[in-house]
Amino acid sequence: MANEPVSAAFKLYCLSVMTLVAATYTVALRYTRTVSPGAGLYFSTTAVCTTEVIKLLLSLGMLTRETGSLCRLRTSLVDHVLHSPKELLKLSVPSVVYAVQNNMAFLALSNLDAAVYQVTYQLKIPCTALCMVLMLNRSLSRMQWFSVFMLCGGVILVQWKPVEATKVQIEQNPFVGFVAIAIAVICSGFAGVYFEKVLKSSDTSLWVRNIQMYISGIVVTLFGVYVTDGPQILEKGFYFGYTPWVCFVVFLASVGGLYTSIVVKYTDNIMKGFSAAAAIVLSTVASVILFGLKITATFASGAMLVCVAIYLYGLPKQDTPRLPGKNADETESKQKLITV
Ligand code: NCC
Repeated sequence: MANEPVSAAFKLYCLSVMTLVAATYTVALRYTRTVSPGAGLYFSTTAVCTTEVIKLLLSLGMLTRETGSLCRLRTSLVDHVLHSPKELLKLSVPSVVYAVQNNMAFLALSNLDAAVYQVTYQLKIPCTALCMVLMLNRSLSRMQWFSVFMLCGGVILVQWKPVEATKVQIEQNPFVGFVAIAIAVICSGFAGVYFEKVLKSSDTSLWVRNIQMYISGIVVTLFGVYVTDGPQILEKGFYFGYTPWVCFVVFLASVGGLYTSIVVKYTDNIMKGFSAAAAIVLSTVASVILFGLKITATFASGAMLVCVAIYLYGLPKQDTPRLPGKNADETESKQKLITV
């Protein structure tokens, strides 16, 4: 898969699935934390940990498919996992940061409305753009920077003055929610770009990279489980409070995470951000249906801004210099993206 070219239709498919999953995930997660806690509220740390385990198993399945036989899978695992402690250590950096981010999402959505969360979380778009410039030596044209901020403005407008249309059954602390989002924004930008850098700087398969990351992800999130909820879990059980809705959230987090990795492989983190912005529009529509949220004029104009920003961001890509010039690395990587 490392050098396998993919069609534009496949990229579009992955972006669409990721976007749909992200939209559903946020609303469903909020639902499980507030409206439908069941017999008792589940431990969010166990959900984050279980997600890492499922992603590891799915990635092992994908690697088996890629290598073609169990024997080659074994060789690959021995080479890239057992005999590559340095690589494991390298991938433990984003896994720690993602573990923090994923836990922050639960904390934020326990304290803030899904719509407020979605709007504020979009600050990760300029944050990611900045990380890409600083960590990947990428440069954005003025038009692209403009569209990045236009996108932010668009998503903020999309859910301006959100209304909590449902009754929540837990105490909420908006301050805690906003601090959690701020941490998640920084984590998302940094971990996303770090993973992209590691992934694209070698021919190592995406599934190997994922496996390396999820192994440390399991260790780190298990540590989180122990530190945060250890005594309570010993008393109530690891899967206490798991309703079918909670299982659905874990399933979405797993599928969403894997699609995120494919999207980052074949496009980049900024494209991912643009696509996720479209998710906000979709999740608002879902909120209209599920929670009776009303669509306003600001939503309509924000949605339009999002669309224009997506269009504008795509425009300068046609001006990519063909000859390697002063920024040969970037030209090469853009041309690589065009050919895959
Ligand atoms: O915040 P975001 O992504 O950057 O988080 C990335 C998510 O993908 C997982 N991941 C990443 C790389 C990789 N190789 N494997 C992975 O499993 C990380 O563990 C992390 O969960 C976005 O751009 O807005 C997006 O948002 C998330 C999610 O909505 C928010 O983080 C919620 O707070 C989406 N995840 C899901 O829908 C499950 C993601 O698809 C897009």
